[in-house]
Amino acid sequence: MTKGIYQSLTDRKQLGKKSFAVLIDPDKVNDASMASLIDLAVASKVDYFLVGGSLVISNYLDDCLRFIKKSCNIPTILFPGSPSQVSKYADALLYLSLISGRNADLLIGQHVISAPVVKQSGLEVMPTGYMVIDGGAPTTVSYISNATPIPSDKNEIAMCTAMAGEMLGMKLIYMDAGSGARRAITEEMITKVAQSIEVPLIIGGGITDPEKAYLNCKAGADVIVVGNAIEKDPNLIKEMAAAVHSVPVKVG
Ligand code: 1GP
Repeated sequence: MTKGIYQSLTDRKQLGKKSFAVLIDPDKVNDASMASLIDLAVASKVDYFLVGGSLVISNYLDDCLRFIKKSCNIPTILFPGSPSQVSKYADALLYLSLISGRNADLLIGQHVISAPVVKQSGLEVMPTGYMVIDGGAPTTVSYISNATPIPSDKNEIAMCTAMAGEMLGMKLIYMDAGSGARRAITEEMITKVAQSIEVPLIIGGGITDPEKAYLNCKAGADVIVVGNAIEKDPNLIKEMAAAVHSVPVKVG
């Protein structure tokens, strides 16, 4: 039996091994671009593919996941912007509750609507406390969610939100400055949050260079997610993955 994705995330965290995930927006790829992206990802030892987006307009989601499955062994995790982005072809699902916002629909409403479909999908469901942090400009997620992001310098709010999420039973915390954020999340905020929770911490939004990815990991991120920068320059995958994997593993 293959090990579950969540188990692999917690095993890696236990060892202090950092993970690199490439975010794929199904609207922005096709079989040809996916083929070269997958080649690069396999060569660079990418740990996970996150698939989804705040808005998915095309109907390439299922095909995109099937294409990944037949081409490589990199696990696929759905990162859905809406309940319509559930596909049985993925390995796992980030079951996101927007705990940084006060929009009841994104905290629980959409989950009630999608629960039967999610349950029947057979996907590994990973309850995730999703926290949007202000990235210096409105992003698709901040607009679509109709919820105020946590101000980028309010480390205590982020810390308490993550703690509350964990105590409510969230198995992952994902702090996101939003796709294409002008400012990525600060290392200070990542450190505060990482020190306050036990569950794996995912960080994304506006990470454009390997050094930032490395510093985020040193600060306490367990998984680094990059989308935009790789869409612009797929060759960045190699350096980004190498930077994340170069963080020293815990000893003892
Ligand atoms: C967005 O965290 C992801 O939800 C990735 O952001 O596209 O800016 O890398 P970027």
